[in-house]
Amino acid sequence: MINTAGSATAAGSELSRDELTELYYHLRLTREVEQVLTNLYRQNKVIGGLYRSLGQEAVAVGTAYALRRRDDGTGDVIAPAIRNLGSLLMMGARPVDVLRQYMAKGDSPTWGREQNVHFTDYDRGFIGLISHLGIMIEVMAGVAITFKLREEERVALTWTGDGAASTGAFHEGFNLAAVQRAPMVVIIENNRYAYSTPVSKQTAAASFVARAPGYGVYGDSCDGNDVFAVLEMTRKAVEHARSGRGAALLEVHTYRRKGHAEHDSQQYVPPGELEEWEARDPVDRFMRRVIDEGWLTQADLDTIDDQVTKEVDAARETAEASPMPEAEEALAEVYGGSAARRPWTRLATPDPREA
Ligand SMILES: Cc1ncc(C[n+]2csc(CCOP(=O)(O)OP(=O)(O)O)c2C)c(N)n1
Ligand SMILES: [Mg+2]
Repeated sequence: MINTAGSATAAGSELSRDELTELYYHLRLTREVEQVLTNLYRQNKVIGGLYRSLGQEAVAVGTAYALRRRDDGTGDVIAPAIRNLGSLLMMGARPVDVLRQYMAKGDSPTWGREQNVHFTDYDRGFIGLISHLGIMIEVMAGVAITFKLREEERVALTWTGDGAASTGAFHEGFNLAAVQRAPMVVIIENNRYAYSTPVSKQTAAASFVARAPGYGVYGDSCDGNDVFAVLEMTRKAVEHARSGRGAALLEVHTYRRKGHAEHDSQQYVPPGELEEWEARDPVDRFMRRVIDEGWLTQADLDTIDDQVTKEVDAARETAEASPMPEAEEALAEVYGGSAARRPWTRLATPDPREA
């Protein structure tokens, strides 16, 4: 079934003032952390690439907000893709840890052994991604099947780009979850490009969600720059999965306003396209909507902006002051080692090998 009623314009009216405030805080936080990261990248302080989600924040935030978020390992589980920094923050990752991770600091979640969003926190419900496109669909199919077998009412949610949707791993993983009626939600983040490949060269189909009936699953799509539509669509799909009705395939229509990563100058983008999508900026749209509807005031938004600026600046200062890893520890736990140090998890979280 494809739910064509997905992006209802009334979406948002059911949210409380606290929920609206939380959504705006996270939209701003995501943008601010990435802006600070851009500055650090230009100062050569970021190790590795910087893959921004500018213009896609409503997807990262709105989808994760639909989940059961816990910090004791009992909630829903996500596997972020590179544009899902906002989802990690929504699940409870701390900005200071994110900044340390990008700078490969010795006290970052992976002690400098991994980069950007490649880190795990089983308590807060996120699994660091494996870079090979599509692979996390397979991993998350396994997570979802586990929830089903254990009769836990939990959902496994992950995202894939328009490019990653063309991989064999996507099909194998998704089909497994579909046929097992596992509680998995996959969001295809159609941001029009896979590196320099436009979506018109990625698929001959009219849409990605058109695949849903082929897999025999629930499908839906919406305007990915409207956080209210994203949240409403994801909530329905999550409810579908949680109630035992099986997997869901969602598509969001959005746009990658930065290059693939900071080093990409986007010369392949036709003139005028960036400006066109800037006018549909998800944060500006949120602000206009809540003010026009009288849900929040400009003063409310200014207060959150100030709070976010202060918080992220404090996090940046702490992260910059963090030490780099000790050279002699560089290989510790990379090829095995003592059970006390687990580079892919926080120290306090359970070791999956013992679970
Ligand atoms: C199997 C595989 N092939 C190629 C790459 C290199 N690569 C990393 S991201 C990327 C583009 C991904 O595009 P898309 O899936 O649309 O996600 P987006 O970057 O737009 O969020 C490529 C080609 C990879 N990581 N894995
Ligand atoms: Mg893409």
